Amino acid sequence: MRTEQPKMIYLKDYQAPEYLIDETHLTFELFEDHSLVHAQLVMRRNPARGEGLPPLALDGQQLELLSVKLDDVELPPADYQLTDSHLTLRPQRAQFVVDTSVKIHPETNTALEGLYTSGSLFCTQCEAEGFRKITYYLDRPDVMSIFTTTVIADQHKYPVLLSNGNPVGSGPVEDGRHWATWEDPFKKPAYLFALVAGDLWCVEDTFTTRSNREVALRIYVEPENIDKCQHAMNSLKKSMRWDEDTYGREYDLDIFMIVAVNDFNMGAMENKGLNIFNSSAVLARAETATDAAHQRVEAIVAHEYFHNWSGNRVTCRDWFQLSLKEGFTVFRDAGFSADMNSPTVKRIQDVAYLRTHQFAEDAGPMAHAVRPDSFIEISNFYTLTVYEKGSEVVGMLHTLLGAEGFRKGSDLYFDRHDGQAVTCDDFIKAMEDANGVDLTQFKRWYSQAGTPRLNVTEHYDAAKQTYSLTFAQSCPATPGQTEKLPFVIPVALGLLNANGEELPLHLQGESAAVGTHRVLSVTEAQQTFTFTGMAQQPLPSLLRGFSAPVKLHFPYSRDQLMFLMQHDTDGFNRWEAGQQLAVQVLQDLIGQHQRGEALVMDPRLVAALRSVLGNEQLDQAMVAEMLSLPGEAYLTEISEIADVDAIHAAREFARQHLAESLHEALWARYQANREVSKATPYVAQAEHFARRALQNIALSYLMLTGKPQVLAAALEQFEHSDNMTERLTALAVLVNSPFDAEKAKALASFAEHFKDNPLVMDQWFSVQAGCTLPGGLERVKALMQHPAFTLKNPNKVRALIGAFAGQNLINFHAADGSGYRFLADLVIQLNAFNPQIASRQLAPLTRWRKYDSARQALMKAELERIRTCGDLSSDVFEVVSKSLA
Ligand code: B3K
Ligand code: ZN
Repeated sequence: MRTEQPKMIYLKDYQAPEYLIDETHLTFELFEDHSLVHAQLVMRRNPARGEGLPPLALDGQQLELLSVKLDDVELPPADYQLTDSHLTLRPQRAQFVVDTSVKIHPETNTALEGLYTSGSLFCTQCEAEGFRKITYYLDRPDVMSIFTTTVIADQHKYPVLLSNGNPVGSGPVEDGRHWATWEDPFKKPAYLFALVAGDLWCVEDTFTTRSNREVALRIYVEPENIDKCQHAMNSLKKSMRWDEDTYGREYDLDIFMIVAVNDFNMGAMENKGLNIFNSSAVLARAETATDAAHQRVEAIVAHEYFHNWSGNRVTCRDWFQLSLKEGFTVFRDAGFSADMNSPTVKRIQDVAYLRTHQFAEDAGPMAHAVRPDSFIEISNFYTLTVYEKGSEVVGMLHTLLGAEGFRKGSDLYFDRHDGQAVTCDDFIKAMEDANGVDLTQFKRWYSQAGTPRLNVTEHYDAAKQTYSLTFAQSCPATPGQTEKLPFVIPVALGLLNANGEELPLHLQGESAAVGTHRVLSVTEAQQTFTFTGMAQQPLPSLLRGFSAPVKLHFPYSRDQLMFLMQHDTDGFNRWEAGQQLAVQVLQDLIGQHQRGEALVMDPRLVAALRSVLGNEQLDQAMVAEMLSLPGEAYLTEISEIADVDAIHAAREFARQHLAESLHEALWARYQANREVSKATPYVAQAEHFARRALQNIALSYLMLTGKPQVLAAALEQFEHSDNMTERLTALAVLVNSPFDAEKAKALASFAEHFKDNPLVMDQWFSVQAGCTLPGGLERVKALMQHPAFTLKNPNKVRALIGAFAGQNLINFHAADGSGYRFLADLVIQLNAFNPQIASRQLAPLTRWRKYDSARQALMKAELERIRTCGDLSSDVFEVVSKSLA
């Protein structure tokens, strides 16, 4: 907890460190009721900061200082200064050694930052500023040091002792304790430090790099999970090969380790050579993890592995540059997942997520640029904007430079900056230098917040046979940024004739047509492109593959959208046309509901989806995606003021109507796929994911018809599936159905069967938290009393509270404000012991501007109540105060 008002930190105030740390030697003595940390820092004055020896202020929080030495001489208290955030010394020479000993309390560390215990394990989480809770240090990413770490602990309770780098020795000491020493030869910032101690088992494998070095691979888990590691191991090996093939990046140490822990604030952490993972991002096997969970494991294993180059070998100069490593690494993992599965489906899922959640962040009080220029608490900036929009920005570079040009740029970036802490500008400079281009204007994507709007209009001149597209871009004001300059917006497009064939694209002024698919670079506030040789008026397919993170508007008619759904050669845009059609139809229904009229659905959507469903040539995953109506959260995001009840009623009406109209086709595809599932052992592969995705969405529609044969099918699938993907969907449709007896029985048998598996119980909580039937809040409150629930475990909080407030919009936004009050109470509770989780859970309340005035008042009142509740962490303070500003 802070003792003073939290301060804003600005990018413009960045200064290089006064001192550097060349070597860090750490010794940890772990005990049950405290731990001791001895640090020896070999330091020198930073030559870049000139002459003189200013005071040396080491960061340190929640540390009990036992002793401090300068060049081997113990300092009396008069020779140093101690506050609750710093230890300040006065070096007498340009090179010197600092020794400190501190006492800390991992066993009571509930914030899960620094060194803490998770069950019977010790583990660490240092990014961004957790290392200062372990020892006094220059805890900033531009101070890079080599580390040697010795861990000493009880041999019986903690047989496995791990840290970064390579193991160099181990042995017993007195009293049943033992030690192990690790050496990491690569310079790294303190945020990449890691330590683990515990009774862990591991699965082992090896990987031979392309230069023929053998790397030992180990995944460490608690003994009961040893049978759930193979998928992560396969994913790791695929990632290592892919990064060599796609980016020319090879692994560098002799060993690469992953450790799974149950209590973790986020997904995983890329500590050098010793990744620490939330168990939910490692453990996966058919019986206990869904297809989505399998894909998430694959993506996160890859993401953390890829950080070894994009983040570790080349790191960030300061935390404002976070997207340098995160945006780039998300882009890298998305490319990997696309290659391992279906690229179109991966893109659809990423775009749907970005448009629903990042666009909402960009339109809210916490909106910030991909490279923010100020923050109070850096933990609040591990955001969708830094990660997902950051990845889109890198993706636009890839689109503009082409795969080859992009690779030349990334090669130059890694070669030029290996071992350095650099900035987003350095990344762009490498792309510029490798390709001989000027990206000055492009860099506005890093500094300007907000989602640009791109309005497109067309003009066809039959006499001249020309077709013009005019693009007008604008970007809404965001907190602290009123004026925005034009962005560089790459618009990938094609033009279709009346038969759905792609036309050659001949821009006026060019000597010949250049292909049938190309990327226009829109750089001005308003800009027109004219195509020649257009014998008929074409239909444009715009922003293919979502080539820029913008809100594009083109006045498509519903018939044109249906045409694109059938004919566009770009798979992403076929889906997109279907979504736009569905949005138009849903918006009609929303209007009807608001006017108190009977709801009547445009039959064109039914017809379009009927033809999708009947298309046996189409990838089944695509069929499933096309059948998924835009979510309530997305419909909220695109509304000026969202009408929660009308959105829910309209969407449910549409689902019901589709279920009834398409019943036969849905039932046929459901049965066909379920038969294959029954006859096929579970495989975590794209075509199997696709089959189950279609089967499951069909089941969720079918269940809305309430037919006895569908109930029987759901029960059959629930009882007899060999995998969690089918079982959990069956449970979810039962939970959302009116069949109370079957529902209760299924929930009870599921809980009984999986009571010892916390990750499966998380899914059990989530399914119920997401149930949109009336009474949602009461159900969630009751579930909080369940013995498997605890607020101390972040996964549990996300599974129950996060799912309720983030996904069960009709219940969370209950008009009486009960959902808001409940969430605020929880945030106040969480703030006291885990500020990062508290601040994350607060997000739904920050979106108050989207709702009607009555709800706005209720939401603001709860934010106000949090603000004045007392001892606020800087995490919660920042979000609450910005939301109310
Ligand atoms: N780099 C970590 C995130 C750390 C978050 C600290 N609050 C995981 C990742 O993005 O790979
Ligand atoms: Zn990352």
